[in-house]
Amino acid sequence: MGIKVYGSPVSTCTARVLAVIEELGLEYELVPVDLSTGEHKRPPHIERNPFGQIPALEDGDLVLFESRVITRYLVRKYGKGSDLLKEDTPVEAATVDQWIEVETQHFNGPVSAVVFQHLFLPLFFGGTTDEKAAAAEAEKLGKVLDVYEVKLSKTKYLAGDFYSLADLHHLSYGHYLIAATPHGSLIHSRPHVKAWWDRITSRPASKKAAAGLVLSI
Ligand code: GS8
Repeated sequence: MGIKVYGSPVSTCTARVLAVIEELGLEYELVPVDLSTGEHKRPPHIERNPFGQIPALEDGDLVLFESRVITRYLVRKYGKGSDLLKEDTPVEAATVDQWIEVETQHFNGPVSAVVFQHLFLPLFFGGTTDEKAAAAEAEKLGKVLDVYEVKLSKTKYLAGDFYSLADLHHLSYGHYLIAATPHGSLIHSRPHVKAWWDRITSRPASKKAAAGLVLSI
């Protein structure tokens, strides 16, 4: 019984999990969960994730939800000694944890709001982009990326001079920010953030994972 990912390749949180799977070179099966019919809110998916969201992972007897927990599990189980968490060195591991937390607490909120306004709202909910709300979130995101710009002027990646989950966790929302909103310049106008973005997206695993992120309006 191999790794099964329940989700959708166009979902940012599913793509986060697929990015680490590609990075580790693991075999897996993507089992589609159709959000448009509410499949995620009904059994059997609701038993995999009681919050009725995607993705969920099945690996043997283990069933896990929360994309950033799934990525850490996969690295711990299948990526021993890899730089993705740097668990062998407590100081570097703490730095990876810190920037993983920064993505979750500071980057994810505004970037997901901008992508929601420009992509998911019109595409899935038939709504119209609230330009004012989107611009306010874009401004917040810019302030977060100002902090990244300073950090990335000192190291090649967020946690140091090695690629880690802290970087990888940004791929899917960053992709849609550039491909599906008018706010891609938030990344491209900051030279160190841009160089970091080019570095992390040019990895073969990142390209493979991004291939599923095909939504546009
Ligand atoms: C968020 C999951 C989520 O928002 C995680 O796994 O990281 N913190 C969780 N999933 C969205 C799809 S976005 O990729 C989802 O399932 N939305 C449908 C819903 O909430 O009803």
